[in-house]
Amino acid sequence: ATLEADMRLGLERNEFLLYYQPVVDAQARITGVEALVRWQHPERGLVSPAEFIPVAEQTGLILPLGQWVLETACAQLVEWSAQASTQRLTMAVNVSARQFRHPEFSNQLLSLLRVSGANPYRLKLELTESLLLSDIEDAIVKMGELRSIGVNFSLDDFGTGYSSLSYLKRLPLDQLKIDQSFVRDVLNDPNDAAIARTILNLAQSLDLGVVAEGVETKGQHEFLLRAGCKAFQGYLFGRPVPVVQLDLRVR
Ligand code: G
Ligand code: G
Ligand code: MN
Ligand code: NA
Repeated sequence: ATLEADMRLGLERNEFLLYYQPVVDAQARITGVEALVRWQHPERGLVSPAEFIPVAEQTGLILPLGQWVLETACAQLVEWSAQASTQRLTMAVNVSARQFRHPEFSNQLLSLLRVSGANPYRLKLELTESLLLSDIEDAIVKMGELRSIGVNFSLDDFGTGYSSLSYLKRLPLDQLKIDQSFVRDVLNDPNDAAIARTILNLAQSLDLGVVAEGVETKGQHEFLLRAGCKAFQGYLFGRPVPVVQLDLRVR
């Protein structure tokens, strides 16, 4: 069967699941997670989103899949809201271009937030530069509608796209995520170090938060801390895992 046919079946059979990767503060305490979808296929095994998200985008299956991701993430937020130790955790969700461009995207999400009872202030949507630049006016309207009830917006994979500073200034964003390609060699490559510092300075000037992605070593963490970064994600702090394996203890 094609990946597309299998995906349709997989959606019916509930074969998709969310993994969660911790996002930590300067003291390495967990402040939230990023939801990363996985597909547990009976024969293909655990399929990576790098494989099936592009197919989902091409076929339109990203619409039901993306809605399922948002529903599941909101349900998890509601569960966490019942306990003092977890009620402040934030949930970052990746949103793909076709999903965000759908005319009903904000209405559907507003209604999901109402029906689920999830706190919009805990939800962070991750968008990419190419998505935002393809129709910036539409993006600004949609982001405004959702931000007015508390939803946050992050610019994912920042530094890999082409956005000019004037575009960046116009977008109603809350934070930038430094792409892991700059973090990887931040200790050895002076260009990557300069880029990481520049992103941190830029974010400060524009009053945006920053999350450094792909932090794998103490050395990378210390460099970024010294450069003023206050939020981190990467294998050093935790891999993406099913919710039961998530370490929510305050360190
Ligand atoms: O977790 P991982 O490394 O395998 O993710 C691979 C890619 O899939 C990343 O670019 C990530 O942003 C994307 N991705 C993961 N989960 C989702 C999701 O729920 N929706 C969308 N649109 N992309 C996702
Ligand atoms: O595109 P996006 O940034 O949403 O995707 C994040 C991707 O990075 C996921 O596939 C996730 O599994 C992966 N990832 C998260 N932390 C690390 C890390 O420390 N090192 C590497 N190599 N990949 C990571
Ligand atoms: Mn992301
Ligand atoms: Na990213």
